Amino acid sequence: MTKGALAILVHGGTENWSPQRWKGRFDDVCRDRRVILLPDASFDPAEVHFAAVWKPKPGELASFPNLRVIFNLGAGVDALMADKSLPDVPLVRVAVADLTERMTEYVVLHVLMHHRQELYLRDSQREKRWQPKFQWAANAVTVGIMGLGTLGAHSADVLRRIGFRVTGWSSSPKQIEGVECFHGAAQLDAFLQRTDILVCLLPLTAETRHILNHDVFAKLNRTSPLGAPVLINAGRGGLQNEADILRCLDDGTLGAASLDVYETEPLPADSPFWSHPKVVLTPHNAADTDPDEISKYVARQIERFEAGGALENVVDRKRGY
Ligand code: NDP
Ligand code: OXD
Repeated sequence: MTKGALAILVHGGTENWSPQRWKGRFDDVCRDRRVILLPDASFDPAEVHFAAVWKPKPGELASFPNLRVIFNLGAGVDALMADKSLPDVPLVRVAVADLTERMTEYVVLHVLMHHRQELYLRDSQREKRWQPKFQWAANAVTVGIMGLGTLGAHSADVLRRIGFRVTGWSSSPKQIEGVECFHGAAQLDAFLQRTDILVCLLPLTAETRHILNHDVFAKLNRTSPLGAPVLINAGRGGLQNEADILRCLDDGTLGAASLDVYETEPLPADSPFWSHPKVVLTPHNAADTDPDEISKYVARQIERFEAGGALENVVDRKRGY
């Protein structure tokens, strides 16, 4: 029996994520299945049983009448959830060690960068200034992680092992060794009041949109050993109120920010973030995952699904993540 085809729909992403690269990876791991890279005029949409996608245009997935599973090629599904015509079939997101470990590298890099006063030290070097500042121990600093899912829980564990005091905030209650866990709206303030470095690894949903705003920043620990609290956002740009971030950096409510994601991507050339002295900016590549790993993860799931097994990391459409 002919196996249902896999359609690839990839828009945007980095060089590493070119549509041709995805096609090559999926051809390797789905050898007995037709792999169609769209746009392709020479196929029948009814052949397609599986779709592997990154930021498909709204309506694109609705054109496959026999679609059985949608595989998002990243962890965040907010772009898909915004498609009102998204077919009502299981939607699987990425949760693989390669992505998780790369995100933890980003988080640890930026936490240490602020903790070890790298912005000040690079300025000092440029100005040939020999003026060390007091350096606090890691255990004097509390890193608060918003989102204790696949990514947040791993970052929390590594930061704890480096010696930071780590707290976390999620929707449902959690127990993570050595991490003080808070959950729900009622415990948000208690979480924020302890936090010196706020790391955001939340998904973008109706509930979390613009959660990183002035009111939240004003509740962070005002007696932080770092002088003022720091924001690190690698979740999604829609989580942050960008005018509030700029205002809080300028009035001292925030001491610095590391941003990987923005309301508009690519970040417009006239964004004040580009040249802000307190902002460390990266172009949404905190976890630029390897298509080799993800294509194998998708192929394994398709095989298991066709053999009657369960899919992993299926998105809860009601929650939106
Ligand atoms: P998960 O779904 O595993 O975890 C999400 C976490 O957020 C969970 O702990 C969840 O709580 C919590 N959460 C969700 N909504 C709320 C809320 N309203 N209040 C409090 N907590 C909430 O996702 P991942 O860890 O895999 O990924 C997180 C996000 O990181 C992705 O959605 C994506 O946007 C972003 N990302 C960014 C990348 C980049 O390169 N910058 C790369 C990959 C991902 P609970 O556990 O109770 O459900
Ligand atoms: C994302 C990803 O969701 O790269 O941003 O996985």
